Amino acid sequence: MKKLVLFLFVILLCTHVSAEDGYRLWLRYNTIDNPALLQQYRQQITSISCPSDDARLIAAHQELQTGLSGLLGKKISLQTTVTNGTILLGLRSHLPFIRKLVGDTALARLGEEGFIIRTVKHEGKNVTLITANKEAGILYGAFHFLRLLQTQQSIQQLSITSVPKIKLRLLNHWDNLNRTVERGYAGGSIWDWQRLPGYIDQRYIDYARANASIGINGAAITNVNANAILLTEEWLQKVAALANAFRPYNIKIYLTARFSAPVEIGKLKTADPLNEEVRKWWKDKTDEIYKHIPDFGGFLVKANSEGQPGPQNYQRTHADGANMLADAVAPHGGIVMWRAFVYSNETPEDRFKQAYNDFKPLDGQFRKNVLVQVKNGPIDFQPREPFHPLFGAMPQTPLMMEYQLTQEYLGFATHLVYLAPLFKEVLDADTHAKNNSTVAQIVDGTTDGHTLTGMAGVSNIGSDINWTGHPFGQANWYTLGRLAWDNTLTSAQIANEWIRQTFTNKQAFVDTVQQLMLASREIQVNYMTPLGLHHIMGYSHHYGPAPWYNKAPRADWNPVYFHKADSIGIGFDRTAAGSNALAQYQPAVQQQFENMATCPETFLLWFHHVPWDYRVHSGKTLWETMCDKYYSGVDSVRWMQHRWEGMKNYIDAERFSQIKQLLAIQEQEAVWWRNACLLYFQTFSRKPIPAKYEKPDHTLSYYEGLEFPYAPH
Ligand code: GCV
Repeated sequence: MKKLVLFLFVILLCTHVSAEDGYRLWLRYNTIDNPALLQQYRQQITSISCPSDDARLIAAHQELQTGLSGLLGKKISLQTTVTNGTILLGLRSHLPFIRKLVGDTALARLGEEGFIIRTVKHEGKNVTLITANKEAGILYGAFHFLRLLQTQQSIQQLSITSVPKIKLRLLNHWDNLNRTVERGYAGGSIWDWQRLPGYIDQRYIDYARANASIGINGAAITNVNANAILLTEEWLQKVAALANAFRPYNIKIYLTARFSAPVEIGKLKTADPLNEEVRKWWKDKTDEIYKHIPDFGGFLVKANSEGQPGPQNYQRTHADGANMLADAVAPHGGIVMWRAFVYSNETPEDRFKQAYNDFKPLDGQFRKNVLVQVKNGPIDFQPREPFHPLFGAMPQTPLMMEYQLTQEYLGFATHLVYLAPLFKEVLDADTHAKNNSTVAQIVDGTTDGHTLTGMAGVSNIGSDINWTGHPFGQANWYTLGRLAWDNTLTSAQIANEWIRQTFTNKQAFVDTVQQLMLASREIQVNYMTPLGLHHIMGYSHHYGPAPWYNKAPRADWNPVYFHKADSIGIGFDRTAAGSNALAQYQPAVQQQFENMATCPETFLLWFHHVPWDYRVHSGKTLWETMCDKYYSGVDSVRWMQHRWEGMKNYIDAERFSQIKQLLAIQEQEAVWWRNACLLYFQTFSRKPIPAKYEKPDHTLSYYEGLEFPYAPH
């Protein structure tokens, strides 16, 4: 009996120890399972030496102690003496020999956040040096060093220099003060406002660690559909407590500013940005914020969009509004991120064109500390969009990239979709504005010489134990940070390192899962919105397909506005014969897209109303091709399921099973998308779904009748 109890206890203990609930993200630090490499690492790493005169340095050496002790399966501690195998961290002021070793110019090039990792001889000992110009660089260097071990790379003869390409690398949380998250599918908000400022949840620290590990250095912690109450004294104290928790990880807090706050909480009669009282109110409010949070980053603003108040309520421009806030934060070194996501139902103009029409004329009118934050595409985070025409059109204004990590239009937290290929497709697009003017080069400041640069991702993080709901959602958070740091990284590189850290280094697993991740976005485009279809999802909650929907209170929220299917064909004519949105691009882009024959098939229905019988490059008709794409999308999800099944023995049962279940739902939903869309579009094309394909198992009216009153939104 005693033996049985002991046996059960050991089993319980093991289960607990090996539990993989996803909480640890890519910072798992399990002991390296390759004995030869483990032995090598153990010889090469013996201790850590690092000053403790700054919170970021303390965070760096604490992370190294935890990480290395876990990875090496032996305690690696902080010591003052340097021996063979010491990981030596320090700035020039700590270690005078660095200046000679690295040189002033090389150090200067590192800027505020870059780092150097080098294998060097110091006082006759073999050490790994992690150095930087500033403490933040050391923190990033420490995480990079850990990544080398986590991905099982050689740490002999290291000579690494790394400098971020983009200055502001942010998450944008759409978290409300009542702890709901707009478009959040991973539980509630992680900010426990009720217990702040007194209670610092360990999650805040782990959130900050995860961000620092991938170079994210800022967070706008609340919804852009903003609440003015956030700016009251009581709430600023809560925000300050979060800022204190994040500071050691080099993360600044930004706040979403409700434009009408002077009226709502300041009791003024107006929020007109040119009114002196209003300007003073914002200045005083900003000074108050800085008293609470001395390193406050600045404001993020959604104005005159989807019902949010803004300067246009007072016949002022976006530049007037942004500049007022910019003037308030400037004395403190703060910045303003002013969103270009604006469109109005009252304007009888293609929604695609409206942001450009509003913002392009304002180029050159913004203060130096303003960035205009532009979504990757002209409509709204669809599975595929052409790049936003503002990129390349406002050379005098720093344009900040806004991506969406939360999968509002990409299957919520149920579908496995790796977003790096989507992000890269946009970054790699050539705007043809000048020489060297890919979207990446515009955003990182290369094209127009901007030094204030930024990239943000709308967060997919929530209170779920694994943070993002879908275990693979973590990869999209990871990607945002890595790409903002280095926009030259490929989707494959990022996937590869994420898989190794998050699951295992076993090659068969890495190869299969990487292949699956890289294919996943195109697969989703195929079963949701192939050939350039867009915005055909369910109304308001955006769950599932509803291409037939035409009852929204505004035309530009209706799927029928976007696909324009009729008996002749389908697609939105944005050529000169149509809305002429193409004129917003440079001539080279315009020319390529305006001709149906040269327009990439992936964007065809974005720009053309294409006859059902039109023959695409393969020689097949548009209708046949649409059927092929939808069916191939579903088949490919089945392929993903099959490949995943083969991964069973490589990883923990918990995550294997979660992903298996989610893939099964994804398959059902892909079938739903395919059937609903094809049956509906067939009412216009009047052509059969080729007989070789399985028949839809429900009628169109069945799909049209589905309702989801409680779908998250
Ligand atoms: C925060 C889309 C979303 C909204 C979101 C908006 C925005 O319209 O559906 O939920 O609001 O984008 O980016 O401001």
